[in-house]
Parts: sequence; structure tokens; C-alpha cells
Amino acid sequence: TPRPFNQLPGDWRAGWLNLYRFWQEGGLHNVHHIMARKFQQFGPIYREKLGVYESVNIISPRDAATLFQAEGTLPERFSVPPWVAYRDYRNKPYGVLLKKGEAWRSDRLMLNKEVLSPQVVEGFVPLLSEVGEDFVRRAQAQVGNSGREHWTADFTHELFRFALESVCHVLYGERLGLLQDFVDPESQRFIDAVTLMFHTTSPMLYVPPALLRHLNAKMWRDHVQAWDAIFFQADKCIQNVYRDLRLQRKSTKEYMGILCSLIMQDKLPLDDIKASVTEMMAGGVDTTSMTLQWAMFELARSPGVQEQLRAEVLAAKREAAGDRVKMLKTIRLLKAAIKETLRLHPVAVTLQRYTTQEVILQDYRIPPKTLVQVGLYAMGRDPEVFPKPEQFSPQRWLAAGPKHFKGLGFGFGPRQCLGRRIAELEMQLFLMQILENFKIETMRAVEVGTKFDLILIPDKPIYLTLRPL
Ligand code: HEM
Ligand code: 2DC
Repeated sequence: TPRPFNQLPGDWRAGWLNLYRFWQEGGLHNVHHIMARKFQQFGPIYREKLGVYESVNIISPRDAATLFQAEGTLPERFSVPPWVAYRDYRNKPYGVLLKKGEAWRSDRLMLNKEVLSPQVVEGFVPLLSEVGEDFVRRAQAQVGNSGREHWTADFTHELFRFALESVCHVLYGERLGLLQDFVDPESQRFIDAVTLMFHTTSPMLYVPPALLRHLNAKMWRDHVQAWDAIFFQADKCIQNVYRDLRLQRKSTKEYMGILCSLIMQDKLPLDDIKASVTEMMAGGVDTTSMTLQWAMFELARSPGVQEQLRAEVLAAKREAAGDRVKMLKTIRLLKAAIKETLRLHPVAVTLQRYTTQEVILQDYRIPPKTLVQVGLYAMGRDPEVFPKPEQFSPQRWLAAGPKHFKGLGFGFGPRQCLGRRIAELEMQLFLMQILENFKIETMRAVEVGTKFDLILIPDKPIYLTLRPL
């Protein structure tokens, strides 16, 4: 018979003491390392309490499967407290990211149709390839300006701009012009605000935000400022589209973007549309850009893999006569390379769900309403799950064998990443276009680690070289 909940290994009795220890050992930026260590110490399941938040942590794909298969129709993840606190403080409506229950479901179903469904997604291809082409053009100009035969730089900010330009093109059907030499300072402010928002979230993750609010701590004030800037800028973009639509400045022939479609459908209140569109605009900056940066870094370090991918892309291009939609159907290895990048460098350190019924994990009875976290970073580097985990090998995703609940970079089920298809397309098209035009190189000697800043990011700048083929 399964063992009782109370026998789970782990430190779950003294929440505040644990939080203090966690703080002391630099846990703030090392959540992922600490988790990996705890799995080594306690085995594949452990219970933990940090501050007021208690969770059960799992690492195996089988347990993840058990958890997600029992999640029901209204799955709930850990609701990041400072994000909720900001909206309550400013009286802003929640979007799908923070909504719960039926309110979440009805919004989410409407949004799925315009953001995730295969028919609509195909329409994103020309919008996203246009942005990719501009990036390539810009890179070629940079090579020209450098007076050398290459462009070497820390691409973080270039990729932030690329990512915001991309997500705005599909959301609003309009270009911001972020890949030009002159960048609108307002857009740059938005990018900086998203980074600051993530950065100020992590220290407040385990402290009840009401506490910080009453202390009026600098961290909370910066956090509020960051969200204010995000909402202000998103609102301007949304108002623009709304006005153009009313004045019938938009031609109804071509695809006009997600926001327009949602407004014209008229099935969601404008405030709810705005809330979720704002979340998508903010969610579309650091996520894809960091993943692309890691992908290029891994490809630079594995020239053999890079050549294989290039061969695949060039063959696909020849066969499809340059038709990107067709190309996307044949580039299996490139898609696997993105999965492989997210295995080693997931954006989210964990996936979380509140159980709604009793589940049995590793032979322990987990009661309803328990927060269970899948240690995504730890799973991706567990040799029991991925043999030779340190090797960047896209091929492992194409080889025979079970992949069940192993590729979870975007989460799972009805609550998975809403931006998944946008993100995947954007990254596939970008990498295709880069591989067609440049060799990606990096200085071999430099090891880059991972830092937790709410999302996982490189712990030092990554210098990459693009060299025209
Ligand atoms: C949720 C990852 C890009 C918007 C999530 C979740 C993960 C994730 C792991 C939680 C899923 C779950 O609990 O099962 C990623 C990764 C990205 C990415 C790895 C890129 C590499 C984006 C983009 C957007 C976006 C581009 C916006 C267009 C969202 C939203 C949610 C979400 C709104 C909450 C959905 C809900 O609660 O219903 N993402 N994301 N993400 N993501 Fe992404
Ligand atoms: C952070 O312990 C660590 O995609 C916490 O695009 C658990 C946790 C809960 C929710 C996760 C968050 C972590 C990391 C960032 C995620 C978020 C859900 C969505 C969000 C994964 C793992 C993200 C980056 C969204 C952000 C949209 C936002 C800017 C409006």
C-alpha cells in the first residue's frame, strides 16, 4: 500500500528557517542548482517549505505524466504572488496567466482559436519571416560596418528587439521598426521594463507580497514601476490598433493580427482582451530571445550539429522552392534542436500544478490541493532520463524510444504556454534564416552557466560571431 504524505523526505517543517538558509546559500539565483542537489540528496521526490509556500517536487517523466493526466479541465499552476499583488494594487484585470477556474477557461478557449490553432498559426509565417529577414539584413550591414568579415557581439539586446518586433507583428499586425539603426526609446523602455519586472519578482517569490507592500520596500516599488511601464506601453499599442480599426484604416483583406481578430470576434470583453494581449506582449520578449541565444551558443559549440542543420535547411529550401510554410514541414532536426535547447536551458525552472484529487507519486499518497512541481531543469540534466545529458544532441529526439513527458519546455495540456506556436515558429524561422546565411561561432574556452532571475538566463554575457557563408 502507498505510503502516507507525512513520510515524504525533505525539509518541510520549518518554512522560515528554510527560507533563511536558502537565502544564505545564494538560493536567490540558484533555485535550479539547489533543486538538482535536493533530488540527489532525497531521491526522485521530496517535500519542501520555503517561507509560507509548501510543495512536493518530482523529477521523473513518469511522475510528471501521473500529475498531468490527473489535472482535469481547470488546471492551476503556482500563481506568482508579486504579479497578482501588482494587479490588485492597481486594480487591473487578470489575463489568462493569472485567472482561475471557469473565468480562465472561457478566455483561454477564445484565445486558443486566435493564437494556437493550426489554421491561424500558418498565417503567422509571413509576418514572422519578414522580421527574420530584417534581422539577417541588419546582421549583414553590421558585418559590412565592422570592416572585418564578421559580426561579433553579445546578442542579448539585439535578440530582445527581434523578439518584441516579432510578437508585436503577430499581435498587432504592425511593425515597430526595432531592427533599424534608430530604435524608438519607448519600445526600448518596454524591453527594459520586462527584464526589470522579472528581476524584481524573484526576491519576492517566497515572501507574501502584502508584507513587502507594507514595508514599501525598494524591490516592490521597482516592481510596480516595471509593470506600470509594461501596461502603459502595451495600452498604447492596443489603442493604436483599436483606433485604426474604428477609423477603418485597416484593410479587412489581409490578416491584421491577433488583437484585431479578437476585437472583431466580439466574444470577449475588451478589458479581458487587453489584459491577455498585454501578457503576451510581455511574455514574448525574454523567453524566445534567451532560448535563441542558447540555441546559437550550442550550435556554435557543436559545429558538426550546426552543419547537419544547415544541410537540412538548405535541402528543404531547394525542395520547397523557398516556400517557408513548406520548409517548416520538413526541418525535423531543426525542431529537435530547439527541443534540445530547452532541455538544457529551460525558461521555466519548474512546472507546477495544484492537485485536485489524491495522486500517487513514487508510492506516496499526495492529497488534493497540494502544489506539485516538476523540476524541469533537473529533469533535463538527469542521466537516468537523458543519457549523457551534458551532450547537445538534437538527434536524441528523433531516435527510437519513449519520449513520453520528456519534452515539457512549454508545459503541458490545456494550461500549457499560450504563446507556444508563436514562439516555436519565431524560433524555427529565425534559426532557418541564420543558418542559410551565416556560420555561428563562439570562443570555445568560455563556459557559461545558468542563473535564476525568475526565468533561467545565462550567468554571463555570451559572445557570438556571425560569419557570412
Ligand atoms: C505559460 C514557457 C514564450 C505567453 C508558459 C508556461 C511555460 C512557458 C513553461 C507554463 C505552462 C504550464 O504551466 O503548463 C515558454 C517558453 C517560451 C515561451 C519556453 C519560449 C521559448 C511565450 C510567448 C508568449 C507566452 C512568446 C506570448 C506570446 C505565455 C502565457 C502563459 C504562458 C500567456 C500563461 C498561459 C495560461 O496560464 O493559460 N510559458 N513560453 N510565452 N506563456 Fe509561455
Ligand atoms: C518561476 O517558483 C519560479 O512563460 C516559481 O511568458 C514557479 C513559476 C511559476 C510560473 C512560471 C515561472 C516560475 C517562470 C516564468 C513563467 C511562469 C509562467 C509563465 C511565465 C514560465 C517557473 C512565462 C515567462 C510567461 C510570462 C508572461 C508575463 C511576462 C506576463
